[in-house]
Amino acid sequence: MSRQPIVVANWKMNKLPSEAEGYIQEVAPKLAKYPNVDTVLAGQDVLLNAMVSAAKGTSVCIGAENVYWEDRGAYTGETSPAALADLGIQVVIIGHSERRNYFRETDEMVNLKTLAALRNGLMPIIAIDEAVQLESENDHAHWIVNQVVESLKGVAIADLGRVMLAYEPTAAIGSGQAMGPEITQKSLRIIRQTVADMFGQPAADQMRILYGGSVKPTNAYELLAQPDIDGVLVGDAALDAMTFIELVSLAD
Ligand code: G2H
Repeated sequence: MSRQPIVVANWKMNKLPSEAEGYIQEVAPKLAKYPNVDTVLAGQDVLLNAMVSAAKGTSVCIGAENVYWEDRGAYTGETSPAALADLGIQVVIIGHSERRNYFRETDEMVNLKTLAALRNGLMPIIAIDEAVQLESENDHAHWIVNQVVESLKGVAIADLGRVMLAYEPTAAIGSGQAMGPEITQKSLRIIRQTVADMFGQPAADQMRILYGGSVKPTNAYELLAQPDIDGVLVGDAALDAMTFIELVSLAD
């Protein structure tokens, strides 16, 4: 089963509105060379309007980094999934480990956000993290399986084709040191097997699963060469437009 590779830039809280447009104008024409790789640029809410305008007519998808689980209401400061969809956002990152750790997002919240994103036609990228303190392989597998099961609870099989999972081991995030490709492959295999147990093998075979955590041009190729790694979620390295293009070329 062939799954189209995908490179997702997670800008986190690092770019200003005045910088977003120039970046997109720089990458968009170069990305036309790589029609077999999907690309997403995810930015903080305040950038999204400018990003959507700059990406119009290009192959770049624009993504949000978070979303709330209600469509409308008195939830001061939150971002509605309906508003994201109305703006032209296609993708949303949910449950990034920074949100789980700094903002106390739980598996239950991640699940509610996933269902809300799907209800509004968005494509969720659900981040699955791995706590550093887990020692045995069994603990590690159990941790991952549990997050996958909890995040995907209640997702209709018909919607599963719009869901992506991203495995992001906490120790690798922003550390400059990615996980090794073989050990990452092992975790992704566990994730895919969990999806198969929940939804059946064909659905699991179709799902794109990404790796995130200090991905850069020096390690991306080897990671993407692993059978279960369909894409990368990139923070620091993707802040530079030319490095983002290089990563896309390595995914091609
Ligand atoms: C992990 C990743 C992007 P970085 O958080 O989601 O960031 O590539 O900086 O480790």
